[in-house]
Amino acid sequence: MLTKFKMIKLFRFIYGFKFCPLKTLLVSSVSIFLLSACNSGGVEQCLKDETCGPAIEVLRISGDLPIDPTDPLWNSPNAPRQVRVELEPQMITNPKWPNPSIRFVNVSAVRNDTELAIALEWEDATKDKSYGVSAMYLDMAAVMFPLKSQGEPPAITMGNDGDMVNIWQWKDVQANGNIMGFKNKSDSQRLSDPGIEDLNAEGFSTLTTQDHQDVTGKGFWADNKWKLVLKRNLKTKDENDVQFEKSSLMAVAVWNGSNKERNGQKGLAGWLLLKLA
Ligand SMILES: [Ca+2]
Ligand SMILES: [Ca+2]
Repeated sequence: MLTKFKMIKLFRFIYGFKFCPLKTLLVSSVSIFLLSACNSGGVEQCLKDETCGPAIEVLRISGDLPIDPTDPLWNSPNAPRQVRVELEPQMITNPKWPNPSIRFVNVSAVRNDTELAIALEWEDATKDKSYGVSAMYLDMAAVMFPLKSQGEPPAITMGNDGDMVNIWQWKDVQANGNIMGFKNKSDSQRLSDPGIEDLNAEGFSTLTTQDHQDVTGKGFWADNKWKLVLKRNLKTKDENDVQFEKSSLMAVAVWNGSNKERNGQKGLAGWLLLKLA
């Protein structure tokens, strides 16, 4: 039997991932349920009743948040709980991608008083870094957040006009000072993988590197598996960044370079609930 979330997910998928696709459709108990979930407040209602997707419980700790995916924090009995999230094919815009090679990603998150770190882990038998900086097909992952915390979420297709998203993207690229788009980094950011970017978008083909790069992180590949940590201050001074004053929606995407995946050719999951305590 379909769960409440699975039903919403199915309808969002069929109707292009719009959060409230059936506002005018009153023909079934499912649509009536969707109306009840959507009418009274988009993101806020979603956060309240958790109809927007699996909840990632953000574990609150008092210590530092390491970006090293091999740090004991991420691999101890006290590690934040991982949620196994299914990645869907990208069938909304061309070129569609009906068969992404990565179908599941484990997501966990931890915070302290000032910072948030998100860990992603997925099976990938190929470490594609050997393709090099100029390569078209790299191992990549990204998390995406709506800038606003009210109303209906932006389209899952990287937002829409006037409805911006903030994207934290990682690429497995070589450390190289000439890599495009990694300007304005602090010393701490230089300890990160060079393929970390803080980006904005308002729909496909609008991906823009921010002037204010606020995200750090590191990927680690071993035993046919990628582990990635992305970290940022809960609040920044950048008006184009999501601000984590409370729980937020989050989407996840993963690309496998060996499977010729790039841009919209990816596995995609969203909107999940990043639940801050
Ligand atoms: Ca790969
Ligand atoms: Ca920023």
